[in-house]
Amino acid sequence: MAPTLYYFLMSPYSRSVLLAVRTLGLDVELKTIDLKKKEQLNPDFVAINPQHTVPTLVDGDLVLTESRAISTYLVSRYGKDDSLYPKDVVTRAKVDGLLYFDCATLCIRWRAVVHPVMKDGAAKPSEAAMKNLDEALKWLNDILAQHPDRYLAGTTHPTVADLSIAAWACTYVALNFPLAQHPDITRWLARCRENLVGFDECEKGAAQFGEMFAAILKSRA
Ligand SMILES: N[C@@H](CCC(=O)N[C@@H](CS)C(=O)NCC(=O)O)C(=O)O
Repeated sequence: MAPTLYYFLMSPYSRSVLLAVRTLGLDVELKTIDLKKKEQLNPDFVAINPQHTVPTLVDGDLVLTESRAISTYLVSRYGKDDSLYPKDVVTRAKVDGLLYFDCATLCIRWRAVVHPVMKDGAAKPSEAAMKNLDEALKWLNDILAQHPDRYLAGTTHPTVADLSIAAWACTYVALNFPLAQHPDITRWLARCRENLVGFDECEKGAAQFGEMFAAILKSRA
């Protein structure tokens, strides 16, 4: 039986897994959990994932939450080769390092920018949160500047680190946040747009989130 992926297109973490699914050409049953309608709190879904987060993957007896773990699992279990999650120890260490950087630094700083607006009624993101996020973007830009024309882990092909971080970066761009001071990120995103399977779908979800965020800001101006 094909694995089931519970997802919501506006969610960057869902979109990163979708990019892995599309890149691997997997037959996956996609089930939308509409976060705007709070469908993640439906008892049926909470029974599957008590943390009520998307993405969630069900593959036979395995229930997997956490987008990065889902993507690496899909590559290891179903990938025809290891290019998305290289087995070479040093390259894999770089990919893992980037995935942890994404989870522990980029995402935490991103949440400090958007959650006050989305959840706490703030009129706009705070300058301190934007500055803190920009510092992390500078680190990301510096990583890319070490190997222009390559992907995040220094490979000539994308890895799950690119999928994970590009899915989030699309949202950053959709919110019209500034990127001009990070030209290597802009160039890398252009490469992702050109080469990642399903990137248009990813940008569509980011645009939907951008519209929702802009409407909230407008309503509080
Ligand atoms: N670290 C998790 C984060 C998942 C997450 O927070 N997803 C959000 C959507 S972007 C969600 O499902 N929120 C609904 C909720 O927490 O009730 C991952 O990477 O999968």
